[in-house]
Formats: sequence, structure tokens, C-alpha cells
Amino acid sequence: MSRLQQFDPEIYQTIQDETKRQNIKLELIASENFVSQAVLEAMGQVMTNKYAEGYPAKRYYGGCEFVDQAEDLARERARQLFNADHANVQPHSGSQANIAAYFSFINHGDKVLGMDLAHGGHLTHGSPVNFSGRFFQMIHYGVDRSGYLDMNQVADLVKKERPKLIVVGASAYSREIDYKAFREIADTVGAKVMADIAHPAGLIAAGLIASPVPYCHVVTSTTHKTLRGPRGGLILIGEDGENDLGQKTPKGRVKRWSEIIDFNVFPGFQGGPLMHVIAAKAVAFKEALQPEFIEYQKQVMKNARALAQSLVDQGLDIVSGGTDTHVMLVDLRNRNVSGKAAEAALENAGITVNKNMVPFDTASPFVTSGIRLGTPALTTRGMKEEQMAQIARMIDRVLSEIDNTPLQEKIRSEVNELCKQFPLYDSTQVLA
Ligand code: DSN
Repeated sequence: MSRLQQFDPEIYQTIQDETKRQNIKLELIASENFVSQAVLEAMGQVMTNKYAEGYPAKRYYGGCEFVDQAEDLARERARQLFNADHANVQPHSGSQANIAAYFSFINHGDKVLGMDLAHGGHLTHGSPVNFSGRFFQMIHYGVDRSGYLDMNQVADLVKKERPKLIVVGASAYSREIDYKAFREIADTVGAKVMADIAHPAGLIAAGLIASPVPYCHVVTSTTHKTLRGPRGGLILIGEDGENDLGQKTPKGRVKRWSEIIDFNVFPGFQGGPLMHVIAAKAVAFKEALQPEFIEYQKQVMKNARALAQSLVDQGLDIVSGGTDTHVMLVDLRNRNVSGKAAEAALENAGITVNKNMVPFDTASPFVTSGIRLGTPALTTRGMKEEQMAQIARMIDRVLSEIDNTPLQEKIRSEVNELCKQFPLYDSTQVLA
């Protein structure tokens, strides 16, 4: 019996149950993935005990010699992975990374252009309920009726509004983003450009889609989506961003953006970094530097295309008609089913998705007219195009008879059978 099981059987049981849930259901939430055993091990270890405010070799606490090595490895591997000049691996999350990046380049009240949440943007790209919408004057761009980013709208808004910062990136946009075009538009008014690559980071690291690092002043990310690391944030600065001069100190010294970013992460918005998570980020970055990671990401994209095509073949409507990445948005309006009802029915059938607004949605964010699907997690399990076609048929059956509970139960047993062929974690390993 493990020490955890002995001391805290209730929490032990929740971990057992969650392990089972992950094993027996089909995880199609586009922002989730399954980390390796090595990443799990790196997170559950004694570095959680260590305070290390500051940065390697410049800490406010003694005893940091080994966590310094771990953070240096994480920073170096992140730089190598993204071909960046500077990496900060301390943000506890993507939102924390974004806060630090915003306040590095702009001040409270400044004007920012970001993607509309309802068109695929993220809460931190200017939602009125988020710090971004409360601290800055946000204006929004979106997609056109074809579901593609409307670059004419971006150019018009930049010309008219002259924002100080342009935020590029999305949580529910399936097409490649032209970061170079954003930068060219930004340069017409001297705006800075921040790319948030939380979703496609793994595809970018694998070199399969364009990187914003050469074009944007700063790049933020999470580490746990396509990148398949522990939950956390990351900030990168490319050569161009690093050569662009930052702000002057009161004594007249010009600071580099890397210094300004680091200062805004700590002491600006965070205290002690989570050193066990940073160690796990280093492990995940090492995994992402292996040739197998490129093969994995290629399969993520192939699976996404196969799933999107199979859903279209079943008569479902995919925003923009398909995907270039790992994610897709299903517009359910032609089925007369809400995103909320679809999420619940699919969950009952063992298929985990999230409801999502679709562009030009008239339903509320709690109801929505769509669902978002992604393939990173199922690809980690080893599933391929054949399984994607099978899953698309299951999704269609559930959506075609949304209130048919016996059908959902039947499909759930089919899902369990499919999952058994692609085993995930062994609970004895997870709790070893
Ligand atoms: N919650 C994440 C997602 O699902 O895309 C974004 O932070």
C-alpha cells in the first residue's frame, strides 16, 4: 500500500479515479495531452520544497545550486527548441506569461488589439472579465465569413486605432497564422507584437508550421498542450526582439527586452518559481528535441485532418472547412444542437470535448453553438487516421440523437473497447 493511500485514502481514490477516467475515455479537448512517465516523475519530487526567487546565479535564497542547474537546462533547451535568444521558464501558466509580457511592453490603459474570444481568441487577449480587458483598452479583430483570419480588418483597425500592442494567437483557430504579415502591419504604426502560441507550440517546435519567433517582439506559450509538458507557462524572445532596444532605467541605461521580461515575471507578477515544474519542463523540452517528437506532431496533424474530413463526410460543419493544425471547431447550427448539449451527450458516451463559441455565434458562452476538438492527446495514445474515422462516426451518432441515453451508453462501451487497445497509464506507475 502506498504512503498516500495509507495516509489520505480520499485523495488517493480521486487520483485512482482520474487515472481510470483518462484511460477509459476519449480525450478530445484540444488543449490537453498526456505527459510521459519521465515528466510525471520530474514533477513529483523534492524540488517542490525549494524556494528560489530570482534567476540562476542571482537568487534571493541559499541552497539553489541544483535548482539553478535544472532551470538553466530548461532555459537552454527551450531556446534550442524554438531557436530563440532568450527563454523565461518561470511563468506558472500561460495567463501569467501573458500578464508579464503585456506589462513589459505597455502600461495600464494602453490600447491593445487582440483576437475576439468569440472568434477563437483567448480570455487573456482582452475579454472584459479578464485582467486584459480590465487593464487595457482592448479592440478586437476576428475571422471573416469563411472562418479565416480577416487580415484586411487587422490592417484597417491598426491604421484607425494605432494600438501599442498587437496580440496574435488563438485558442480555437484551426488555420496557420501569418506572423510576418502581422509584424508588417504593426510596423506601420510602431506597435509591438506578442504571439501567444499556447496551442500550436508543439507543431512550431517540430518545424511543421511557421514560427513567430523571428517576427514577434515576444512569444508566450503554455507547456502542456501540443508541447506535452507539465502545466505551465513560457516566454521567448527572438533575435529581432532582443535587438530591439527596450526601456531606459532612471539612470539612463537601456535595458534589453529579455531583462524587462524577466523582471516582470519576477518580482513583477510572481514570487517563488515552482522548481519541480521547471525540472519537468526541462524533461519535456528534451523529449521535444528528439526526432520522435516530430513524428508525433506529424501524426497529430494527420489525425486532425482525418477527423475533420470524416466529420465533414458525416455532414457536420467545420469552421473554415478543415484544419491546418491540431484543432477544429464544429459548428452545430446545422444540427440544431447547442454546444452545451453536445458536450454533455458526448461525455456520457465517453467522449470528452468542450463546448465553444463559433464565429458570429448568437448563443451565450455558457451554451454556445459549437464544440472544439483536438487530436494531441489521442495521438499520444497511438491512435491514427483509422481511429479518427471511427470516432467521427461515433460523434455523429451521438449528435444525431442527442437525447438518446441508451445509445450513448452503447457508444460508451465501444469507446472503452477502443481505449483498451491503446493503453495509457498504469495506476501503479502513476502512484508509485
Ligand atoms: N484553457 C485553454 C484552452 O482550453 O485552450 C486556454 O487557456
